[in-house]
Amino acid sequence: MQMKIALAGNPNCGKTTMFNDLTGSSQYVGNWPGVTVEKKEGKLRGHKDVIITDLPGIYSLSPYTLEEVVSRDYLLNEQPDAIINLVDGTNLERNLYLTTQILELGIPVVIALNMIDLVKKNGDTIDTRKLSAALGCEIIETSALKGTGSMEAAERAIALAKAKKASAPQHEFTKTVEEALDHIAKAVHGQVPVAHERWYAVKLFERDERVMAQCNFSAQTKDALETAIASVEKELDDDSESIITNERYAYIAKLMKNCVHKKRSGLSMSD
Ligand code: BGO
Repeated sequence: MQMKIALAGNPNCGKTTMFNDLTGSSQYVGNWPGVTVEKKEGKLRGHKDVIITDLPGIYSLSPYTLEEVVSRDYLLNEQPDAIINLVDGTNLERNLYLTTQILELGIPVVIALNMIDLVKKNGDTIDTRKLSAALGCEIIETSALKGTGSMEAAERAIALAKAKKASAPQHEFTKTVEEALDHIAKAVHGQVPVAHERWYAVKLFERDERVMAQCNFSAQTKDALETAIASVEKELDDDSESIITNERYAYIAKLMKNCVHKKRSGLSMSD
């Protein structure tokens, strides 16, 4: 049976380099349906039944850019069996913002902690075991440039896909937000696959119009959701989208403090 693995990450995190390493010469390039965003697919080396899809480089699963919409539509509608989330280890704090969102999708995920050669060269240390436990997701150290770790990350993605083992995101928003998310998840139950319920709940809390349009809510349900969201906004004195964004960054800052030791400000590919 054919298996689909998506490669997702920020621009410049090394996705093209890893995609080339994983697929060798078996690549086909086209466009995503209806848009002029390049779509690259290829067969995983040594696995003719595993298709790797390279998603556009993105910073978030928001609905604000074509690349973000293409990526999230693919992840939600095409149901890949697993995701390799490529993370630039020299820009970990910025890259983990997307990771926190990917982990909420309810799809098996393995993090490829890329540019590990540069991290080491800079004298920095990332406690991957601690970070993995804190995120609820496997992490494989990779250097796509040197070709180390990429196949191992793909093999782990295959294993997780076969076991249908979705990541178990450890992050919780503040209690009042979680209560609203529970409420929204109940409203969305039956309309979207159970695995994606949390992702949809967060997006609806953020008043994501594309997601709202996709859900077949009655006027009464819409009013109830709006009341729940507005009540949290009043309590926390901020708009719902900023509440989610700020809480993600606060969580990531804590992860960085606990799992990363930086020697000095050193080399990175994206700066
Ligand atoms: C240039 N380690 C190191 N050291 N570099 C890496 C790694 C890694 O693990 N992975 C990727 N790179 P893309 P997106 C470049 O192109 O795959 C490098 O956007 C240069 N080019 O070689 O393109 C990779 O697809 C001139 O670097 O990323 C590339 O995600 C000088 O990271 C860059 C220096 O990788 C981006 C680097 C003309």
